[in-house]
Amino acid sequence: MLEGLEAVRKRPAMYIGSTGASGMHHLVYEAVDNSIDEVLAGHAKNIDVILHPDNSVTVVDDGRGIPVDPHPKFKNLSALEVVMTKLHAGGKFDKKSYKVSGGLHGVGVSVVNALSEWLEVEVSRDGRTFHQRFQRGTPAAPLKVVGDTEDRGTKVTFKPAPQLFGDLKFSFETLSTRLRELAFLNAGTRITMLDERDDKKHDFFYEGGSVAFVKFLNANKTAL
Ligand code: 0RA
Repeated sequence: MLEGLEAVRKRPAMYIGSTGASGMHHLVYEAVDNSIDEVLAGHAKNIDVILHPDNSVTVVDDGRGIPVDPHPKFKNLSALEVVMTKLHAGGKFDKKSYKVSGGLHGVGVSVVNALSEWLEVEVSRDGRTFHQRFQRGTPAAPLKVVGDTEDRGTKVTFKPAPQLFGDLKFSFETLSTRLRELAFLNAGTRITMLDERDDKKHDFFYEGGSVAFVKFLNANKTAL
């Protein structure tokens, strides 16, 4: 069930709902959902989302890092390149685990890649940091080792393609509403946000889960 990203570039709305503001924000949710899956698998605790002045976005997690070894089915490609460039290859490879966090579409990070002017991924695992850059979903350079590290995790930075989204800008408010809900739904997960355009910040961390969510909704209201 793997295929190239041509279909996504041709009919973006089929994958992200629209090429308006809602679709563009969906790209961030898609990237964050991948990190949430790593939380649900029990390997990540922190997700950071950073909005940059050029309308690119970074999503970082402290999970295991996307695997970088050769992919069993695509002998010449790293697993990372398969996750990034093949449709429907975003899920975990083992059958025991399954994707639970996927939102409305749940189409995977390759769709984000296909609809981005450029995307850079940095993976830290097994003592090393790896980096690869893509343009409109196509590798612009091979996967490279860029340093040694003790850290683990995945960092994805992408800029939505202006050919599709025009000069739309990310809304800090829209993203914070969704990311706060994800923090409520995934009790014990810390989700931070930084808007580099004006230095606004959020730090969402709720031990109380849905109980804390109801308290949040009820703030400044008279409960029945
Ligand atoms: C496939 C397998 C494994 C981890 C991931 C994907 C993974 C994907 C993303 C996307 C964003 N953050 C992520 N973190 C992990 C497991 C690899 C292993 O067994 O070490």
